[in-house]
Amino acid sequence: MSALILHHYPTSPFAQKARLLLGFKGLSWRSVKIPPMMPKPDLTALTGGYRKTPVLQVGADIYCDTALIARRLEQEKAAPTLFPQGQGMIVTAFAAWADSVVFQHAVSLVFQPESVALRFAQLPPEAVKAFLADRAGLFNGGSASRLSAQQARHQWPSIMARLEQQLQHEPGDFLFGEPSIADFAMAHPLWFLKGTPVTAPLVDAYPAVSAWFARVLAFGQGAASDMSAEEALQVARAAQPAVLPSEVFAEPNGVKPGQPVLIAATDYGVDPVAGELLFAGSEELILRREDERAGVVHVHFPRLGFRIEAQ
Ligand SMILES: N[C@@H](CCC(=O)N[C@@H](CS)C(=O)NCC(=O)O)C(=O)O
Repeated sequence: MSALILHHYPTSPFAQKARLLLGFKGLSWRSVKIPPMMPKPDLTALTGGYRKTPVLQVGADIYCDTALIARRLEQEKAAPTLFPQGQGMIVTAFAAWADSVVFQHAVSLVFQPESVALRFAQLPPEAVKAFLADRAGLFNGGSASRLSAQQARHQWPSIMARLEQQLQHEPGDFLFGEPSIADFAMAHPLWFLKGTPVTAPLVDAYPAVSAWFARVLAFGQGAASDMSAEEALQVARAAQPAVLPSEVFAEPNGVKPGQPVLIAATDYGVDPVAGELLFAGSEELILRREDERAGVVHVHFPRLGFRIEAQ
């Protein structure tokens, strides 16, 4: 069986979500550290251009976006489940909201000047400037726009009051009773805020949220061991991509199996990936591409939040 290889960096909230998912499932994994900003030549050799963090690699199969990574981990180990029976709709809808709306609030609050000054205090000013310029560029061409810090501060009390109330009245220890993908999607933006003294009180002021947050973090991060980016590329080169899912190919806009396409995220980080569309299912798209360094790889994307452009 191929190892689970997570390409990530320590301070990334979405990477923290993936690490907690690995912890929840009690999985062992290999850890490849990637740069927090472009260029990321070793990562994009695998993905074909997708630049967001994190990415999961299993042999010659590359999984983009934590919404799909969660499903791949569920396939790897079904129990404990991230999608409790009968709750799939509610927990995935909630997770999509937390990953977009709540995360955008957290980004805006963490990047307000007082917080940036503390968070990046150790870095030389040019490095901070380069990082902020990279993040501004991340939004070029996407449907997402940056929320102003003023609007984020204004709206934050509603988000947290709802969360506090849900956790006070929920008889179980987690958002919807037993743990689910909803808890991990909500936890990573809060983890981001907890990372700086300026923004930590935005979480600490809510006791039921704080107690729940500690329970989510207590799942840990599974057993990780380091791997170099070069070794991960070797793994991809040496492996055969997995057999395609048995679900029938369904592409409502008429793209045919094997057709050359571009696939890109629609919100931000919209760098397109070129290849042949091999599979289009209800949740997942699979692209075949050949790379000088990675060999033949299958790059997997969620259907939601991504677009296909026929070439
Ligand atoms: N929808 C994506 C969002 C991932 C995301 O926004 N990651 C941030 C880091 S937390 C990112 O890619 N930032 C730019 C970068 O790392 O280059 C997912 O669920 O994986």
